[in-house]
Amino acid sequence: MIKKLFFGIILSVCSIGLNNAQLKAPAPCGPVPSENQMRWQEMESYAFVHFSLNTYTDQSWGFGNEDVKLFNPKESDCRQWARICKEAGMKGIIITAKHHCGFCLWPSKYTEYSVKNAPWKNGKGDMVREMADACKEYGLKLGIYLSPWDRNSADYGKPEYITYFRNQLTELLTNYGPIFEVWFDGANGGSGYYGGVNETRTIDRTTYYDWKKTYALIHKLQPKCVIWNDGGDRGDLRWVGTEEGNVGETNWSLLDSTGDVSWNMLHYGLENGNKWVAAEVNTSIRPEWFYHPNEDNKVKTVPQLMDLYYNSIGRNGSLLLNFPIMPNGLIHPTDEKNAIEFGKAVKESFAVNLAENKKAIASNVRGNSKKFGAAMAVDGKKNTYWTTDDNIKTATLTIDLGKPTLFNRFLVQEYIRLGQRVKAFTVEALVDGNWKAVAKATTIGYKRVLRFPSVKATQVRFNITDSKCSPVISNIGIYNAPVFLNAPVITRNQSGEVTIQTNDIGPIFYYTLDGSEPTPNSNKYTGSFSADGRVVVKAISYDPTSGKSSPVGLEKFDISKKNWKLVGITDEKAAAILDGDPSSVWYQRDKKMPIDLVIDLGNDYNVSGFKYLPDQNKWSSGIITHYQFYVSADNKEWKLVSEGEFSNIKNNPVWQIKQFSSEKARFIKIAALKNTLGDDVAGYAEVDVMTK
Ligand code: FUL
Repeated sequence: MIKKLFFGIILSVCSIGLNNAQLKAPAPCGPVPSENQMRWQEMESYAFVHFSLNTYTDQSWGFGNEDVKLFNPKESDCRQWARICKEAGMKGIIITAKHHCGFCLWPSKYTEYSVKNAPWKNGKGDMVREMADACKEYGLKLGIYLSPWDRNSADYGKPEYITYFRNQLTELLTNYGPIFEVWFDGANGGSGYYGGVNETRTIDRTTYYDWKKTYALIHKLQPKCVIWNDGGDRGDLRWVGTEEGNVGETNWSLLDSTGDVSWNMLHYGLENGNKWVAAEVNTSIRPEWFYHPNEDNKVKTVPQLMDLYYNSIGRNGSLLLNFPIMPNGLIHPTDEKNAIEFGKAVKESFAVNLAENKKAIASNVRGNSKKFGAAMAVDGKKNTYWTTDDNIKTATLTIDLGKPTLFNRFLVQEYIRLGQRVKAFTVEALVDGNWKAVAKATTIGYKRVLRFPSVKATQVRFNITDSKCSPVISNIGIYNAPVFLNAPVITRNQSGEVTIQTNDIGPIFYYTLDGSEPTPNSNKYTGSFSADGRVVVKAISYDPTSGKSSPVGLEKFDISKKNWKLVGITDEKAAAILDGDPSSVWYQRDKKMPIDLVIDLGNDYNVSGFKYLPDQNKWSSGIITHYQFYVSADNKEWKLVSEGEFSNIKNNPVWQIKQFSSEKARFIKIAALKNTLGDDVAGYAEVDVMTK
């Protein structure tokens, strides 16, 4: 008896010992985020505003010689920007205090190239101050974009410039209250005004800025600020390698603290990286970062913005969405409308978590304890989690929805304070007694949201199929989100045939050619149709089952290309330049730069601009960065009507549009002077003209 009791005590002491070990939180798995990175990650979405002298010159990158007198936003109102961002559900705003042209939106005492010499508010204005005040009023955080590259400064490239840069940073981080993020653009060195010398200056971006000292300054002045840096030493956040608005479906919030960072590392992170460097997805609500009136009909629609949401926040990234400010100092009404509707759509999509507080069972629970039980993943609390015993790499959690329930979204979050762990998972739904696979993915991280066609099921099974360490899941959400139809894409080939299409399955298209808004009573699209010459095509997608329509897709086509000829080119494949298909590209490889492309328009026209679309693959050769554009009546005497750079073409390969005063022309010539790779290749996806 005594013997039995003794062994009983020994046994229970052992199991308490075991339970205690298992009842402790799992040890961190690899690097973990700092408090600053956690605070930042939980913001999820915030805005960029791009406003500078470029706004007045229709440029993407100023050269540094633009007249400060141009800056005069008569109705400027940072409160409008803040209100819109707030209503769109964003948590902060990063303002371009200084873009590459060097013009400062605050009255810096270290340069004359600032608002203090602009007519705006008689030189008494301070846009950064107004932005800071507006953010405060609307409960938003303030961030600062300060371009390291400065095309105005005479000292750029010399050590003196670094002092200037840090002085400016000190002004910005001292005088405007708490700053949540600083943004140091990666575009560095190149041609510029540089105090009047107009030359090209190259710097070594790995050493020139001596980032370590600058980071120390930031940490001293703003200890709670996160650093985004694409140019040099690893900051807290990383660029995702594209400005199109997506990060890899596999997205580790890790990089190595030293060594080169490849594009793949930017886009997908590094599974075994030794530093937490989370992904920030930066993109603009319009194709370009600064305001260009010709993009007023190219504002991203709600379905496009929802795609951004799923491709950024839904993939363990944050969303940094840019608003270009108009010359009058306001955000355009279309951008405002779409952004606010986007905010509402996100709210509506994730309003009701169908999994919350539902019965959940896991294949393994750490120490069999309630504290780490499956219920912790569906309790709606961010600091509780379901986790397993150590060394478990595969596990399953099943949620009983109680009754057949319709849903189309699965959201899952890891408790990243203990590191990012899950490498692969699947989702299944119990439909009429059978398990059906509905989604499959790789990493989770802070947040992962998967979309799939609606399914009606009584149970949902979440299977972790691979993990770096035992999984730690803080939240699971199941939602029935509204589905938005995408605006159709409208293209026209050289013979004037218009095609309307989308990636959505099943919708019908209706279109108009007279500028009126299409409705289900407009022309029904039954296949490509002819609409040559100047015409505005507007189209919608329509789903007859739900009665829902998409936003309007709109294309303004200019003169007919039917009679256009590529002069002196015999390669038939060159037709790709005029075929209206952005995915087909033709390259001239047999000449030395400058490489000319001559087009016979077939008739005389009053040409007032041209458009160039590069290869959409940023690694391709032949992406032209510097050009000259000529017109001619006879293909003999040429007049130069436009020259310059396609500034940000590699990172943002959108249509490059250059306008000039109207010129009579039968022939046009694009001379490619330089490309992104510095070799002798000129590539064209599309070329078009604008006429008066
Ligand atoms: C890029 C810049 O060159 C663009 O002009 C813009 O500011 C964008 C956010 O970053 O690299």
